[in-house]
Amino acid sequence: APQPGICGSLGYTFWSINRVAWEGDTPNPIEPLALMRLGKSYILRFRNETPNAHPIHLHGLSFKLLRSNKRSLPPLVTDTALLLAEETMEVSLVADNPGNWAFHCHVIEHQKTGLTGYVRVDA
Ligand SMILES: [Cu+2]
Repeated sequence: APQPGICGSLGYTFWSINRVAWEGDTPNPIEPLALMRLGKSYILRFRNETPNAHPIHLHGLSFKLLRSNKRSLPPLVTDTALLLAEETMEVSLVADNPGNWAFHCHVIEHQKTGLTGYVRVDA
């Protein structure tokens, strides 16, 4: 039987993260997008190579908006970043919560057609 998945699937994909589309409820989940160690600090680079805006959401952790190639960013600590078309953004975080944390576009049609993954924080 299918395992509980992050977001399910509509059975087809249009989007990917790091060239990998989330396949939904599969018995062999894909690898995490990032492996982080508990208590360490990281900078993540979000690069949107599409002509669409994507509100990218991370579960379980908060990050600080650092910089963008398109605009100045408010110094917010948040769990969601609106990536504009062709925008590259860097954010920083402290991996202070162990687990597998969903990382996905919050446009549900994008999320369910591939624009989903997860990161892992190991204890
Ligand atoms: Cu999207």
